[in-house]
Amino acid sequence: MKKNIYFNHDGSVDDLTSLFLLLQMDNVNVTGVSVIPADSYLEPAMMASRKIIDRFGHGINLAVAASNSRGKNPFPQDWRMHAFYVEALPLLNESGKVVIPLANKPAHFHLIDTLRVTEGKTTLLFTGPLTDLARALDIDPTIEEKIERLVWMGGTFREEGNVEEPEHDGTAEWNVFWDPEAAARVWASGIEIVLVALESTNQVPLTLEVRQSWAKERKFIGVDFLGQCYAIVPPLVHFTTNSTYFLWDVLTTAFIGKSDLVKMQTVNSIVITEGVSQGRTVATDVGRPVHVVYDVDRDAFFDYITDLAKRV
Ligand code: AGV
Ligand code: CA
Repeated sequence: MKKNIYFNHDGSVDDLTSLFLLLQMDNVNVTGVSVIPADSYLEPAMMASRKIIDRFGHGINLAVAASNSRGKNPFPQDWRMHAFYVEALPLLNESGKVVIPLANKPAHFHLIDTLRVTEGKTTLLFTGPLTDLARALDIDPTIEEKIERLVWMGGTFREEGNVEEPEHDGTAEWNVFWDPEAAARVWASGIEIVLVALESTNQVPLTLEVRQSWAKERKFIGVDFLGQCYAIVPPLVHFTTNSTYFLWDVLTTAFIGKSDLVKMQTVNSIVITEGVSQGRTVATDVGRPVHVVYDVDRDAFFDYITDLAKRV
């Protein structure tokens, strides 16, 4: 039995490679895709998504929905530029046309409609902020019944997050920080939440060794695509900086296809929405339970995604 997956992403390099990998999983039925312009600009992220589905979707029939959501704390502009570089890759532009259409509704309505018309329950895969889900829940809370669970790249229970911004203490992860209220809204729902948090994504940095392994196998068009995408962003070399790239969203997506790559534990938690720690997820007895992915078999993860890329 294939799992129904609705994918909402925010157009960064690992969001777009996640879309590519999701389309290669034989145990997944992708029911919808939408794009929120958080860690990207909307136009290139939409175009890149449609071109990836055209090129690597094995003929799947989908329309991509654009979000009209806005966040509270914007991403740095140079990170948001990455989608322009992916969209322009010759590998995605060979045909000279874009076939996959735009959906005729904004992402949060598209999500509601897709959940309603899909038989059975759907797993939500979110690799950007939760704004579209929060808005969908406000409009129609009954969609909760149609949601199997939410798998989200977001949050951390470590002291150190990955936000380095003025007027912030650095304890938040970016996808929560962009729209903390949205995360709090989803926490207030009854939806089961799996958090692929920095605890595990910190274990899968982009390294020169990883890049080299893809370069070596670039005769496979899908592995070449991974290599081209991860040529755009800075690897971990001597030490972690604010711009060092990890495979945050790709790990989250790999969890969908192969959950035994990781270890999980349940934590009661809340989301801080105000002040210098806004966007921080805090473990506390009074919070709601979330399943936190805190460990990953790194080698098995890289083997899995490279094998998926060879299925093109
Ligand atoms: O916090 C991780 C999230 C993931 O969904 N994003 C990038 C991934 O798509 C924000 C982010 C944190 N650090 C970054 C980010 C960096 N150095 N470059 C680009 N984006
Ligand atoms: Ca992302």
